[in-house]
Amino acid sequence: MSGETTIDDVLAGGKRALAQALARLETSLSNPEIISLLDEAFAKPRAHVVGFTGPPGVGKSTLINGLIKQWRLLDKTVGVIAIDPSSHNSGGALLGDRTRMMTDPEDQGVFVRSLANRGQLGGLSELTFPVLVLMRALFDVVIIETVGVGQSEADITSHADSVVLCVQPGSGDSLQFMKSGIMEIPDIAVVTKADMEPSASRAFSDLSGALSLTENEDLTQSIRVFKVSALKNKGIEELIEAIDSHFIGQETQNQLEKRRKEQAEKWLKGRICHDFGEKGFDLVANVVGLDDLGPFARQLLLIDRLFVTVKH
Ligand SMILES: Nc1nc2c(ncn2[C@@H]2O[C@H](COP(=O)(O)OP(=O)(O)OP(=O)(O)O)[C@@H](O)[C@H]2O)c(=O)[nH]1
Ligand SMILES: [Mg+2]
Repeated sequence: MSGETTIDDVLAGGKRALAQALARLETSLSNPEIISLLDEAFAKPRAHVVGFTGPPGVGKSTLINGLIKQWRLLDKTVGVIAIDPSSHNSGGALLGDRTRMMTDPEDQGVFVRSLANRGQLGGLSELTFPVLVLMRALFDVVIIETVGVGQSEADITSHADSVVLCVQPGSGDSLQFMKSGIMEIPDIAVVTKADMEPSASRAFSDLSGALSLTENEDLTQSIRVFKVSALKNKGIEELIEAIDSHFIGQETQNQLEKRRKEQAEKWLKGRICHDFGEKGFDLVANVVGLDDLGPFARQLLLIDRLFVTVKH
């Protein structure tokens, strides 16, 4: 790629062009060309971003594989961001037991990107947001898979439009977490491996019970609970229907734009605080006149200002 790359260029160049753009983004978040591509992408969202979270080994990847197949049948394009928990203390599912995304490399309508979890407190790397913003402008659906163990999943809502929590039969721990308020409240909850009865039905009632106990004043749509078996291909279509209707619900209530703006602000603040601390952020928090800029140009400008301030 040379010259100013636009979203249309990346769309025209297919998965190869996207891989190249992502490689450049990962190398530098201060390259003006990448910044302008990201801000263009931010201004042109297309995808519904769905986050899947839940303890290691509950079946997130297997479920996502099933959903991708169904979305492809519906002619929707899908981008996946898989947060690789290899560096995470909790590890993933037992080695050799993990499911990789099985997608056809020839299919231009599915793209999978793994991102290393850099051990940040929130669990998601600071690259997750820019990567998802770029992919959001290119696909119909963007999926984020993240390992959630208690608090480490806490920032999936800072990235996704809809959060799906996965719990497996016989997993009292997650329910305890939820009851104690440690676990973030999802938009949709799923009992995976529903072919394992009767424990799946028990988990379903436990989960429904735990969710009914949670209080969340921000909640504008009720949390729906599903039993799904990716292995037996059961419940996938119903889940897709629920994911779609959650998204439409947010659009009709004008919540989507607000949620996405807040995500961008949170990312921007996190980036500045990472390098300059809260005090540094306070110095530029009230800088005015940048409203016309996208979040990526804005963070660059504010960081430049802080460097100047620090030098003097
Ligand atoms: N019986 C049954 N087993 C399943 C189902 N879905 C997944 N599994 C099994 O559960 C194990 C873990 O599945 P993964 O999809 O890798 O789980 P994960 O949540 O993505 O795991 P991590 O990414 O490592 O956290 C694998 O052995 C799967 O075959 C299901 O619907 N039924
Ligand atoms: Mg997985």
